[in-house]
Amino acid sequence: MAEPPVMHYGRIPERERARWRVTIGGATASGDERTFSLDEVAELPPVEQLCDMHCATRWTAQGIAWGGVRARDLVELAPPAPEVSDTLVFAEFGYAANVPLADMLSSDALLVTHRDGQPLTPERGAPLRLVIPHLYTWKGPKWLRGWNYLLPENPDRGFWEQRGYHARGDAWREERYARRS
Ligand SMILES: Nc1nc2c(c(=O)[nH]1)N[C@H]1C(S)=C(S)[C@@H](COP(=O)(O)O)O[C@H]1N2
Ligand SMILES: [Mo]
Repeated sequence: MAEPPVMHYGRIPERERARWRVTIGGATASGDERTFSLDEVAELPPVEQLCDMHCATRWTAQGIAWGGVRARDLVELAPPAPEVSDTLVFAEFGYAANVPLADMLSSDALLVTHRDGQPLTPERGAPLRLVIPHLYTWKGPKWLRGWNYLLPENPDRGFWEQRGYHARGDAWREERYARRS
């Protein structure tokens, strides 16, 4: 498939880039929330990566070139408390997804600003989207606004996880649903 379908719930945000903020909160190591501008995110080392997208509704799009920075480089600037193993990544307008901290730290987890060499378009998630190719794409919020570090006892669930979808969502293991019926 050349072009994956555009898929998401709700509206496309139109806030100007200069006013966009990425907020990292929850159980941070310092106990404080940290906020970054997109210019600050763009100062991290640039990465380009060619990968496939796997939607849990069973389409795959091959060979998309994403450009951005590594999520783990931002985790390093705003690290979690030692007992944290999960995150809730959230987007504009309330979309959110549970992503294990280990997946945020993997070298292929990108905070994406470019797709196929061009700045992201609004419908593809501008100004920032999370891409973790080995997870189903519902784990990659478009219009990323940040994440919260979750403590093990914290029950916060993302949009699809509240609706019975899997906490990890590994595409190769076909982890679609939390429980098999
Ligand atoms: N903010 C937000 N991000 C989202 C979604 C959404 O509903 N809202 N849907 C996810 C799902 S299920 C898919 S398959 C991909 C689709 O990305 P695309 O529109 O670039 O194909 O976006 C993901 N990111
Ligand atoms: Mo999806």
